[in-house]
Amino acid sequence: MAREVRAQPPIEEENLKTGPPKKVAAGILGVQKSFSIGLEEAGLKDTIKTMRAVNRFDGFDCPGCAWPDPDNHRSGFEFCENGAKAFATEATKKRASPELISKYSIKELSEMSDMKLDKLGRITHPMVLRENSNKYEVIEWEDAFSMISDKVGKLSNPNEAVLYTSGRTSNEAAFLWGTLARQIGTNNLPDCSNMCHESSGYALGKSIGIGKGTVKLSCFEEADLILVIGQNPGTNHPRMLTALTSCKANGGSVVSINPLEETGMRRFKHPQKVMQMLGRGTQIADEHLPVKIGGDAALLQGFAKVILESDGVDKEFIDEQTIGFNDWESHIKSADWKEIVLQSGISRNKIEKVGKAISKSKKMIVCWAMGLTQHENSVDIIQEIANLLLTGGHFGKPGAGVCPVRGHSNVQGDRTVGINHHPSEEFLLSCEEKTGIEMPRDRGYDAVEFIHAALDDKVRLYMAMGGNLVSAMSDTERVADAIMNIDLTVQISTKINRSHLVTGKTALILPCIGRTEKDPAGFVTVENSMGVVHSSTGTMNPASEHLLSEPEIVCRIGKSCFPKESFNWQTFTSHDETRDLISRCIPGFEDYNSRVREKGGFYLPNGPRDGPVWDTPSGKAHFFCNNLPNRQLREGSFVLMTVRSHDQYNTTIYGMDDRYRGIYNSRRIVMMNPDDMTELNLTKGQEVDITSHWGDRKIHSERWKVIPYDIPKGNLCSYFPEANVLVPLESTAQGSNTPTSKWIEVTISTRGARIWKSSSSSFI
Ligand SMILES: Nc1nc2c(c(=O)[nH]1)N[C@H]1C(S)=C(S)[C@@H](COP(=O)(O)OP(=O)(O)OC[C@H]3O[C@@H](n4cnc5c(=O)[nH]c(N)nc54)[C@H](O)[C@@H]3O)O[C@H]1N2
Ligand SMILES: Nc1nc2c(c(=O)[nH]1)N[C@H]1C(S)=C(S)[C@@H](COP(=O)(O)OP(=O)(O)OC[C@H]3O[C@@H](n4cnc5c(=O)[nH]c(N)nc54)[C@H](O)[C@@H]3O)O[C@H]1N2
Ligand SMILES: [Mo]
Repeated sequence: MAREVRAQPPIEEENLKTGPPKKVAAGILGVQKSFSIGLEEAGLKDTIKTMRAVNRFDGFDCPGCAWPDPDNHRSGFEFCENGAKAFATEATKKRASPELISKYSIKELSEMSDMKLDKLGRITHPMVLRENSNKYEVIEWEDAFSMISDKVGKLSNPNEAVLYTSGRTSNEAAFLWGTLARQIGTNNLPDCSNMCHESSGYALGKSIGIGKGTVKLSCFEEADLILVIGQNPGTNHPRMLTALTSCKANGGSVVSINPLEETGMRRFKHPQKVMQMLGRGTQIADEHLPVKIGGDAALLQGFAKVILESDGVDKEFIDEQTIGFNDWESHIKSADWKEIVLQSGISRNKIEKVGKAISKSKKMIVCWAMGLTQHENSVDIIQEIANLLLTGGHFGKPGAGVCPVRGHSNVQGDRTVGINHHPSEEFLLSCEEKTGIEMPRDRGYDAVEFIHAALDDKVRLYMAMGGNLVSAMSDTERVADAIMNIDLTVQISTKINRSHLVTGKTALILPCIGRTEKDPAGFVTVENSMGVVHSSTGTMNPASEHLLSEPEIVCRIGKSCFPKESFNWQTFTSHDETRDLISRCIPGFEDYNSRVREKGGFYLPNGPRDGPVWDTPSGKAHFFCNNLPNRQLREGSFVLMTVRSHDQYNTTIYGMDDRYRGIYNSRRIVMMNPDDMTELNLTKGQEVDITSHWGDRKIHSERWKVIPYDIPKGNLCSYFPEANVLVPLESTAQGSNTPTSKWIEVTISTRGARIWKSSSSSFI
C-alpha cells in the first residue's frame, strides 16, 4: 500500500518582512538569543547546566559545528548563539511520545512544517510503522532488532543493504557502524560528507596526500593573511570569528570571497568580552570580493598569474617538495585575463591588488566551506587553492596551510574511523586482521549512487545513523520515490524529521541519547576540524529511560544479526574496548584510551603540517592544471545557490528569521539583484515560480517570494532544504559526486493569474 506523504515541507502563509542586512555579528543580541532559546526549550536550570558543560575539558562537545576549542585553556563559556540553539533543542523538555506521535497519521505529520516537526520534541520510545499501517506504534527493542536481523538474513546480496551516517556520530559508534556494514558484507556507507566536504577530501588527497586541513587553531594568531572563501562563519562557525579577530589583532589581514557580503565578515563583537560587546566591534574583512557564483576557479587563476609575475614564488620549496610546477606555470601564464574577469565578475585591478598581497604573504591560510565544495568543478577549485599555497611554500610551518572548515561536529572523525564507501586496502586488511571479520572489497555507494540504486529497486534495507537524507539530498521528489522502494528503513535518531515520514514499506525509529546526555558507558570521543581527538561527556539525564546510546544500538543489531560469529558484539558496549580495538586497527590512535584522557585530547598525525611529508604515490605534493569551466547558460537563465539561514541547523529549522541578512518570517524566498528585478519587472515580495534545467529535464517549484539583495547580477540565492527539490540528482561534482547545491541553472516565471495549487512542486 503506497502511503501518501509529503516529501517537501508544506507552503505556509508567511508574513515576510525585510530590513537592511546587519553590519555587526554577535554582540549583546547574540547573548540574549542564546539564553532565550535555551529558556524556551530547556528551562532555566538545564540551560545553565548545559551552557556550563559545553566544550569544557570535562564536558560535552558542542553538537553545533566542528570548529576546534583552544588547545590548553577554556573560557567560562565556550559556545556561540547557534551552538546554544543546537544544544537547547536537544535538551528540550518537549517529548515526541508514542501517545503524541500516534495521534497523527504519517500523512498528517508530513503536512507539518520542518520547524513544527522538530518542536514535537525528543523521541522517547522505539517505534514501528508496519507495512499496512499509516501510524507509528511502540515496539520492544528486541523485536525491532529481530526485524532487522530477519531482513539481513533474507538479503539475496549484501549490497542490498545501505548504512548512512550523519556527522554527529561519535568515533566509537561510527567505527562499530562501519564494522557492522562490512560484517553484513557491504561498503555501502554513504554519509553526509558526500553532500558536504567530499570535494575537499578528494582534491586535497590528490594534491597534498591528506584529505584534511593542515592548520591548528593557534595558526590563526600567526598568519599574516587569511582568505575566507565560500563560507558564512558568522552564522555557521561563529567561534571562527574569534580566531579571525586574533589574526587581525596581530597585524594580519583577512580577505572575504563570496557573492554575498556576509555580516560575520564585516564586524564582530565578541559576545563573551564585555568591552567588545559594548564597543563597535572588530572589523573582520579588509577586502571583500563579490565573486559570481561558480567564478572562484577563474579568480584563483587570476591570483596565480599575479603571483607568478612577482616574487611570491618559493623556488626552494617547489623544487624540494613538489612536482608539476612547470606545467602548471605555463598553463596559468596562458590563461586569458578577459575570461578570468568575465567568469569571476571581479575587475583585474582588484584581482591584482589581492594577488599582490598573497605574493607578499609569508604565512597564509585559506579557509573554505560549502561555497566551494558544491559545484561541478569543485575539485578543480580546491586544487587551485592547493596550487596557490604550494607556490608560496605555505605548508609545514605554523601560521600557514589549508583549512576546509567542517560542518557536523564529528564528520571528520567518522571518516577517519572508517565511514567510507571506498576504504583503502590498507584499512580493510588491518580491520580484517584485528576483528576476524572478512571485509568486502567492492566499492560501495555514496549518497547519490544510493538513490540511483534504490530507484532501480536494488536496495532492500536502509539504516541511518542520524541525519535526514530525504531533506538533505538533492532532487527531493526523486529521493522520496527511491526511499519508498525499500522494504525496511531504520532511523536511529533523537528528533522526528521528514526521513521518518517518507519511509520504506516498513519503518523503524530507534531513539538514542544525544551529545548532551549521560551515557551509562562513559564518555565518547570525537575529532574536530583540525584533527584533535578529544572526549565528550554528557551531563544531562537522558530524555527518556527507554533510550539507548548509539554504540549500544549498533552492538545489539550486530548481536542479533550475527549471534554465532566470533566477533563478540557484546564486548563493545564498553567504549574503552571499542577504543582499544580502534587503536589496534587505525594508525594514529596508539594508546587511544590513555591519550584521550589527557586534557584537550591529542592531535592525529598530519604529514603536510608536521613535516612536510606527502602521502602521495610520488612522495611529493602535486600541482594540477585545470581548465576553467565553460558552461553556457540558456537565454534568460540564472544561477541559483542554496544556503543556510541564521535560524537553522541543516534540515532542522529553529526559527523563521535570517537576522544578519535582514530577512524575517519567511523561508521560501529568493534573493535577486535589484537590477535583475527591474528588468523582469518584479517587485519586492512578489511570488514567482522557479524552474531548474538539466539537459531536457525541468523541475518546477512554485511560490517563492523575491527579495532585492546585494548579490551579483544573474545570481540567485534560496534556502535549503526547501530548494533541494530544484537540484537535479544528475548534477554532481566531477570526482567527488557531490550534488551541486550551489550551482543550479534556473529560470523564473511570474505567477500572474495562475491558480494556486496545493501541491508545491511537480515535474513538467
Ligand atoms: N548554525 C549553523 N551552523 C552550521 C550549520 C547550520 O546549518 N547552522 N551547518 C553545519 C554544516 S553541516 C556545514 S557543512 C557548515 C556549512 O557552512 P557554510 O559553508 O558557511 O554554509 P552555507 O550556508 O552553505 O554557506 C555557503 C556560503 O558560500 C557562499 N557561496 C555560495 N556559492 C559560492 C561560490 O560559488 N563562490 C563563493 N566564493 N562563495 C559561494 C554563500 O554566499 C554562503 O555565504 O556549517 C555547519 N555549521
Ligand atoms: N541544497 C542543499 N542541500 C544540502 C546542503 C546545502 O548547502 N544545500 N548541505 C549539505 C550538507 S553540508 C550536509 S552536512 C547535509 C546534512 O545532512 P544530514 O546530516 O543527513 O542532516 P541533518 O539535518 O544534519 O540531520 C538532522 C537530524 O539528525 C538527528 N540527530 C540529531 N542529533 C543526533 C544524535 O546525536 N544522534 C542521532 N542518531 N541522530 C541525531 C535528528 O533526528 C535530526 O533531525 O545536508 C546537505 N544538503
Ligand atoms: Mo555539512
